[in-house]
Amino acid sequence: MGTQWYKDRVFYQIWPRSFADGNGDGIGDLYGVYEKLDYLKSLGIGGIWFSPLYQSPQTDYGYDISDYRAIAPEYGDLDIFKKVVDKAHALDIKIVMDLVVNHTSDEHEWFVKSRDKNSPYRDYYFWRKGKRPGCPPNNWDSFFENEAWGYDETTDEYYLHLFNRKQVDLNMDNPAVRQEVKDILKFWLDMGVDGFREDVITMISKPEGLPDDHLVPFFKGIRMYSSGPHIHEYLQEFRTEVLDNYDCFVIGEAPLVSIKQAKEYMGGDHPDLDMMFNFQHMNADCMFTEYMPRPFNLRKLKRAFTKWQKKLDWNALYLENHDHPRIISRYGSETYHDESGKMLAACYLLLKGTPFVYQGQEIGMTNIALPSIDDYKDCMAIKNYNNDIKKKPVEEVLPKIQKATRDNARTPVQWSKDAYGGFSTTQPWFAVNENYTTINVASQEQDPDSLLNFYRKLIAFRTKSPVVRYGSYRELCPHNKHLYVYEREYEGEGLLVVCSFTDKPCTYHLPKKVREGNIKVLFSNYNCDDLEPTLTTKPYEVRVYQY
Ligand code: TEU
Ligand code: CA
Repeated sequence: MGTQWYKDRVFYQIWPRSFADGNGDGIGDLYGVYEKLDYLKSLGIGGIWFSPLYQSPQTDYGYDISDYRAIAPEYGDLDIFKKVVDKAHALDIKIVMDLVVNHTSDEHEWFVKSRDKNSPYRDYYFWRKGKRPGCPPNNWDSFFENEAWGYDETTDEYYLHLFNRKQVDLNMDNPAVRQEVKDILKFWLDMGVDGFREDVITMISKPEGLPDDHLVPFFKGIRMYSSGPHIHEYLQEFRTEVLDNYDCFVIGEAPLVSIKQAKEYMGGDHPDLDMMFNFQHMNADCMFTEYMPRPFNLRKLKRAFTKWQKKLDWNALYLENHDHPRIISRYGSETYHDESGKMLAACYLLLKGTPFVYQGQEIGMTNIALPSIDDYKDCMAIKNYNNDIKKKPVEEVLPKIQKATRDNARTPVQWSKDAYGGFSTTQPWFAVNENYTTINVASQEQDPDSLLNFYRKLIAFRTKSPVVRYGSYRELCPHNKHLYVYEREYEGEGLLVVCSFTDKPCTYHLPKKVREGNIKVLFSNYNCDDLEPTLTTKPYEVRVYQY
């Protein structure tokens, strides 16, 4: 117990389908990953989180698993996976797998067998009679469909699916299901992986009787199964019986979890989870999800950052992943692409915690707007479109989807200005953003001032900096609507991070102790190293002072 190496590393998330195509069929794969490991090493990366690589019908791009012990054939096989793990380890890069056990694909053999009422697999899932003919067992909503129940004619029963109808919820109350989970964990740990990112793990314990939710008009059900009755018990069981026997760590995806709950998951000397992905800072321009947009509100972002920084000793840090639109297009500015990209990088990479960088974030990939709903792949976008189009004209519906869809983060990585962004030698499975000719890895490699090299320098700095690793956190001028300013201090050393979230000039007076200290500019996105006591910011300027 007590493994802490995850605190000294910056992680990189790979969403395999769009990372790099190594065998020329237009789909990203492990051969491509193998070739890019040296690149990740050069970026200073110390760990990779793989979004699901497992065999899957890909209805939700791997978050619908049909075999937990097989690699999807389009991504490779266990041999190449093993080679990737070995080479990564030789480069001192840890490997984290996605553990998706809230649900399986409906094509998983457990579910196929469970369709038979007499099968021992029946109780692996939530099969229930309808309330009355034609009416599902309860009124819960699904994230990706309208209702959370699928109907099976043969047995005249319904099965629970909180996500897509092809993502069937597992009954974690069944000890046999928990044993399966433990066996899966063991299988991959024995293969050499170093940890797990646990998909919607806070939702795996459903309340007994699956009662109706009469409190809220939408997202009905969540409050009942989010941190449900046995959640801590089950996570402790996984920890004690399996994880404790390995030098590994677990990070839970935790939508809608409060600080108080987070402490219950991560507190004590035998925590359920080592870190969590919380969502609050992803809501500075929306309510709950990107499909309920609001104007960007920096104070909301700052409140979220500061609350989580102050109330927890440690946690995961991120601005992008495969579920959210690109951050420059949201909190930054496509006009001030490089400037805002660098500002956003510094703004979170110098916080306390373990940072995750999502593929393409390091070169500032941006959102894409495709001409028709038929061009999109994200099942959540398609559901929202189909609902909205019944009530509103396409001119209103499509732009909302274009802005909110998870597909924004899922376009192929732009490696060079060659055809298809250098992602593949053939037409990729999904649209490449047209801006690949200007935003790509190869050209940023050549430019010492590029966003990519800014990430490199920041990552190198934070990996060896005791202030970033151990320092205190304090926010300054919390009410300022355009500037996010914080300091980190440790053993007489300090960092002051000043970030502007606007293209308008703002003035900021450096605090006295900074002005009077032995001060220097460590990072600047305008190559400014002046030490004027009063700063008038340029668009999306960031300055990091050491004092
Ligand atoms: O995401 C869970 C989750 O909270 C999302 O459904 C979220 O509501 C949505 O993406 C809007 O931001 C995890 C995975 O990260 C996601 O890719 C999967 O689709 C989902 O679980 C189901 O496995
Ligand atoms: Ca391929």
